[in-house]
Amino acid sequence: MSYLSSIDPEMASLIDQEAIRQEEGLELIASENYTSKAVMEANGSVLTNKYAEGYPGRRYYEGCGLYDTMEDMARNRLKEIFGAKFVNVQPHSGAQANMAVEMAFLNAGDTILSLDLDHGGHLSHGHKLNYSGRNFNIVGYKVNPDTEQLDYDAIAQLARECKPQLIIAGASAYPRTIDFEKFGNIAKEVGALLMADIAHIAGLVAAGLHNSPIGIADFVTSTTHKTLRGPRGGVIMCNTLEHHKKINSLVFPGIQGGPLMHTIAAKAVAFKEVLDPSYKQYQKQVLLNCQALLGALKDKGYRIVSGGSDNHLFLLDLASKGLQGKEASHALEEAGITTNMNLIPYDKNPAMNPSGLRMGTPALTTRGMKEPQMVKTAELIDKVLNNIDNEDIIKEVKTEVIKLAKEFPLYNK
Ligand code: DSN
Repeated sequence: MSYLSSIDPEMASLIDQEAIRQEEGLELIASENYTSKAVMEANGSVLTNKYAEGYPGRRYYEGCGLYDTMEDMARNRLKEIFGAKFVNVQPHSGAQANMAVEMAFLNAGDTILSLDLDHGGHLSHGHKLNYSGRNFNIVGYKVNPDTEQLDYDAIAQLARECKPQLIIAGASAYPRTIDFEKFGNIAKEVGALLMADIAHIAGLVAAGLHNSPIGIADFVTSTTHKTLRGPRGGVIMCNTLEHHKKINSLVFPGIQGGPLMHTIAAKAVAFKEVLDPSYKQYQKQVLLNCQALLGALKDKGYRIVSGGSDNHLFLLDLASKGLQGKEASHALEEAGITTNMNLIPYDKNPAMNPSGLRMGTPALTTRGMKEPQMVKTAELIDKVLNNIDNEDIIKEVKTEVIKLAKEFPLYNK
């Protein structure tokens, strides 16, 4: 980054420091991943200079011919990955993808039935400070208190009672399989539209390792930067031309102006990578690594919410070690292991210092780590959590973290 360091050395230095943090740390935040250099090249390219308001073939600016080709590449590859009929690749984020669907098909005051935020839901599914909670009547379903898993009979009962216009299936911190067919039946029974937000599990769905909501849900939204391993952004998929047209005009000009064409090109590159056979192998290893990491932590006496995981993430109940989320995640970060504190179902503690830690394996798997490194990572986590006030031990662990990370270089290969 020779230009940046001469023009803005302060910013260049911050980016350099962040590159070192990523290279030398163990990334366990379940929603994060590392894109390829190819994705970053597209994302950091001259495409950032162009306005291309509108859609392929119908732009409001001249000079967009190449951009039509690029956006069509992204759209066609996304359709191929998921078997989707209609797609929109312009949402700047997953939250905006959700906002577009909710605003296109609901009226103010309509009811949305979605997973309670405290039980693994997402802000854009109805948090009271989010546009969704401000504009719609939100009814939250919870996980079963005994199994800590979705209880489809209870969700169906709630749907019969609240008669929602929209049901949302999807989560930010739910470690188990989501049965989209059951959600489809519930939505059909009560006459609601169904939106599946697959932001977290999109990569698993793409690889055929999680059941797919395509063709069942009326709308499927996702981010592109989590398990899909692309640039930060969102997408929307749907089944009918009528829905597609409404979504298109809600995304632009409804809630967005010019699309981020550099990001759309980077999405297309990431989608090409998803279509490569090696991607399925990657997702299989994500699942194996998740089992290995949670299994090793379980063996050390940690309680895993719901007893395990079917996907790329799990929740650690820190109460089993007499700890809380904030102190635990801070101590781990000092040692170079990044996680995030997270509410667990029926948490007795507040969201700003909950009882859980959320961990996921997409990022470490991208580095090439396998089961033995997960067992080692569990040892390092345990050492920190048993010594959260002992700076010497945390420093010792940090040295081990750097050594392990450097054995699996990211971009400095
Ligand atoms: N903030 C994301 C996550 O961490 O799961 C969801 O959008």
